[in-house]
Amino acid sequence: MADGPDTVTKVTTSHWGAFEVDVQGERIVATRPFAADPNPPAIPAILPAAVHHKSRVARPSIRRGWLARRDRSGRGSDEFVALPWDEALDIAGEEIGRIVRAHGNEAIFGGSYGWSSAGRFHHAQSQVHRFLNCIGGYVASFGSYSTGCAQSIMPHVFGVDFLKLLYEHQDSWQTIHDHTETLVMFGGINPKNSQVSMGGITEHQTATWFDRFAEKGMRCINIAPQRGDADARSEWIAVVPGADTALMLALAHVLETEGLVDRSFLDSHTVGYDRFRPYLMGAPDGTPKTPEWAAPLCGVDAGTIRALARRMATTRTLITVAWSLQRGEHGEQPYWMSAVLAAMLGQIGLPGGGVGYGYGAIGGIGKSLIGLRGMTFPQLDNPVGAVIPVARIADMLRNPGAPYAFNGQTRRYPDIRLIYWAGGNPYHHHQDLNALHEAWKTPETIIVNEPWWTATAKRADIVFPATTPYEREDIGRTNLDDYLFHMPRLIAPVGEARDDYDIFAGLAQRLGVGEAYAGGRSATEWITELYAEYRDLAAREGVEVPELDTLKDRNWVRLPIRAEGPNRTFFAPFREDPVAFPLGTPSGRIEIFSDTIDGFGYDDCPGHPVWLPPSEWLGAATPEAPLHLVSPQPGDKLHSQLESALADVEGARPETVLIHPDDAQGRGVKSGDIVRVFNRRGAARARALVTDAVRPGVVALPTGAWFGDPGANVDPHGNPNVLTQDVGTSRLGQGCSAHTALVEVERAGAVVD
Ligand SMILES: Nc1nc2c(c(=O)[nH]1)N[C@H]1C(S)=C(S)[C@@H](COP(=O)(O)OP(=O)(O)OC[C@H]3O[C@@H](n4cnc5c(=O)[nH]c(N)nc54)[C@H](O)[C@@H]3O)O[C@H]1N2
Ligand SMILES: Nc1nc2c(c(=O)[nH]1)N[C@H]1C(S)=C(S)[C@@H](COP(=O)(O)OP(=O)(O)OC[C@H]3O[C@@H](n4cnc5c(=O)[nH]c(N)nc54)[C@H](O)[C@@H]3O)O[C@H]1N2
Ligand SMILES: [Mo]
Repeated sequence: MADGPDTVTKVTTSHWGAFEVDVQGERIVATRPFAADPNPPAIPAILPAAVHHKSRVARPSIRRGWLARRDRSGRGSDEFVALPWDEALDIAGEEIGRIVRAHGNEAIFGGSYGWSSAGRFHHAQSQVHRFLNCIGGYVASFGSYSTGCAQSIMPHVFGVDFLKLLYEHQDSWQTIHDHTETLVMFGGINPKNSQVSMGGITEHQTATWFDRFAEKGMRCINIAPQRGDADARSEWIAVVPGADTALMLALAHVLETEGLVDRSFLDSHTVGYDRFRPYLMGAPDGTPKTPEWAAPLCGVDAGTIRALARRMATTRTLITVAWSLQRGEHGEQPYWMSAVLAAMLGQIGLPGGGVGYGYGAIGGIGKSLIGLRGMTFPQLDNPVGAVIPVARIADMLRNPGAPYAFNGQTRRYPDIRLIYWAGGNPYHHHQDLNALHEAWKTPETIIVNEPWWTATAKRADIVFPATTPYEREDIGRTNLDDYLFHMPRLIAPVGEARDDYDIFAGLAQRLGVGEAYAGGRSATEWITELYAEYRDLAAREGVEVPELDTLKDRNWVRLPIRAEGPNRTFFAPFREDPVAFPLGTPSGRIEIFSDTIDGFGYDDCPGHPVWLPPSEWLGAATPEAPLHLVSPQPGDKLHSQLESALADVEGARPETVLIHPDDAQGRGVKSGDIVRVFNRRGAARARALVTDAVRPGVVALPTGAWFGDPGANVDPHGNPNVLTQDVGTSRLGQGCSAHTALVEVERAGAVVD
């Protein structure tokens, strides 16, 4: 459609993969799938509308109340004043300098969590962190919303950095294909989610692998509240959200009582089974964790649990656990318990057996590649040591100086006066947004770099318009993919947008650290230099990477780093010889009981896995909030990105909420009806889809809709984070617990909004 003499077509990459872009003059007019991608996502289709959307931040903008009198209360309601770049940078530079002088760098929160965009140099978080390090550092954040809880608990269990395990050492799809007979997927493995991967994924293969599993007759079991959480051919066990640990304990109980436990593996490779077993059998609390005990908790009948346990013990079984299971209160427990269950089966370290985490969560997991990292822009060292668990931001803002527990330590929240955010959207990603909005009033100044007027940009004091990747040159490459891209500058910056690099270079120069930050180089000079270093590094690893000019001409290359055949996992040597290859735990073994965790004395995460009911789940449903809300990742986009253009599509907003026919009927709700989803924390509009693909009692509303204007009683777009609760998973992990929430649904109009 966009053919014409003046149409230029180039390939670029993104978190959702590579695609072709047609450009006419300074406009992106169309996108097309990348030819080598067997399963290209539809996400790029909206790009032309989004890049040129009226919601782009056109000019540097400062909130009127802040500019006039440093007011904080008008965040989100005041209008903005557009200023010339020099003036806006002067004002921001002065303010940053003032805060540092008056309160020190511990008063700056620069965690700046978020996915920003793909591309190695113009990675917004690296840019903001480098800049803040140059001026003396900032308060950082630990972990991610994705896996923060697992990042805390799993090193205690397996003695390895969780991200290292995830990204470098799990069974590949090929190994699973060749060896696994039963795939037990807690939280499913959703091809929708594997559309994306941090930094890009070029060949989307997850769905193709499930075709191959089906051909082979692999038994795939989806244990999740939604049928759509896994390939449609899977058996579906519609578990009650938040109750997986009860189900896992019952599976363990069957193994124990039916003589199906691999005792010799437990003896040689684990510690603490003798301390866990009494709990399993009910000695301390008088409650054996039988299938009959678990059935009413997890909603799975005892016969199904028994049959599944027997099947798992008699076939090569891989237990997979979605990240969503630890994104809920007590998320440590299903993660730890899945490891214990796998240890009892004795298959850890065997190809296609044991336990794996996050398959399908992002597309890169399961690919088998020879390790070769991407190019990086050094962030330099942070002289401020303070770090908060990433999802505790509102707590931090509300409670300066207050103590809090985290993974065995007692820490104190810093007193934050300035927030700098580049490349994330906390008013999308954080829980209980109405409460965040109160906490957001405490800092003196909030600065945001953003291409679009997101909910967060609207609630900042100073907003700098950032370019999108299509408006600047970059290199695309990640460890989890085997392609390398030159991402060309396709169009001129929209409005007065500047690259994050140039914005920070401007600020750095005003703060007297221009040389430290930019080293006198332009972005192009940096890319040329960093790329040459990267090329040398690759050569030392035996991988030939083209020269930059060649890459520019070719636009992309596939690197020869695909590993053939089944892979060897982190656990294989440990399995073969646990003495010669011990784990990094205190005992050198898998810790079913952890003295370290026990020593923390946390009742919300004791020394071995236990069933701890969350504060909000179907077992604690009330007449006011009888339904469990899960808020999964959106299928049509990445988080809140490109949302403004998507929201324009007729009928697209409010967002769709899935509700079971049994729940819809009593409420008089039909598919297509606009409903109000609400609880004591907030309310959102949504469009009902009545379907038996969601468990009775559960409603599913994806994330990503932009939070509406503060002060509105009901979020008009359907952002689930007005409903979710902002509590840490436990004192150990302090992760995000978005999936723990009870709500009610009613037809909109039934009450006055
Ligand atoms: N209820 C609920 N909430 C959740 C979750 C859930 O499961 N349920 N999941 C959580 C998870 S796992 C995650 S990862 C988070 C995701 O939350 P975020 O990562 O914060 O979400 P994004 O929408 O990707 O935000 C990235 C922002 O960066 C901007 N951006 C893109 N490129 C650039 C650039 O080059 N420069 C600058 N300055 N900005 C740029 C985009 O426009 C966008 O606004 O959400 C979390 N929130
Ligand atoms: N298209 C697209 N893909 C994405 C993203 C995106 O924004 N768009 N975001 C990416 C990011 S940042 C991340 S972290 C990953 C997240 O990957 P995941 O954490 O795997 O994904 P979610 O969509 O949060 O949850 C998957 C499913 O878990 C189920 N679930 C919720 N609670 C429970 C529970 O207690 N027990 C069980 N058994 N199941 C439960 C829900 O039905 C939900 O649909 O996805 C990535 N993939
Ligand atoms: Mo995530």
